[in-house]
Amino acid sequence: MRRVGGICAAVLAAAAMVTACASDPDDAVQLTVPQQPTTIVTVAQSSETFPANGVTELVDALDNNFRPQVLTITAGTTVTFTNVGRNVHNVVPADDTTASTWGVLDAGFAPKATYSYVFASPGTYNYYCTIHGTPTAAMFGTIVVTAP
Ligand SMILES: [Cu+2]
Repeated sequence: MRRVGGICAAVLAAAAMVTACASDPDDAVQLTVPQQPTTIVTVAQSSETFPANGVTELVDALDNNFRPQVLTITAGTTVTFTNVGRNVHNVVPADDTTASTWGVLDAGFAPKATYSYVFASPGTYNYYCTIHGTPTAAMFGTIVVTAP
């Protein structure tokens, strides 16, 4: 508010000076209104991280789909995947087939195994089971993480 008031005052002062100049045609002084600094508004980026919030949501891996297929959570929520099927599955990010960022491969996700991960950054996380699905079909799912 103070900044806006300052701008208005500066504009009014400049206008008054222009008026004064106009009344004196011999006065050739050029007015230069200083450029106001651009206000930079910082918004939450998708890479912003949030601490664990103690909330846990569950995703079941069945034979052969994930339930729920789409899960929406707030950043900081833990998601626990449980293999409730009778077959080995995996949870692999659609853009990271080695599960180097998050996820669990076959060896760690036999029947009854669980895998938990804290989704700390807002974004859309598409994943699938490489044995029984593709990133867009069959055994696949999405975690939508919103800012808290
Ligand atoms: Cu599977």
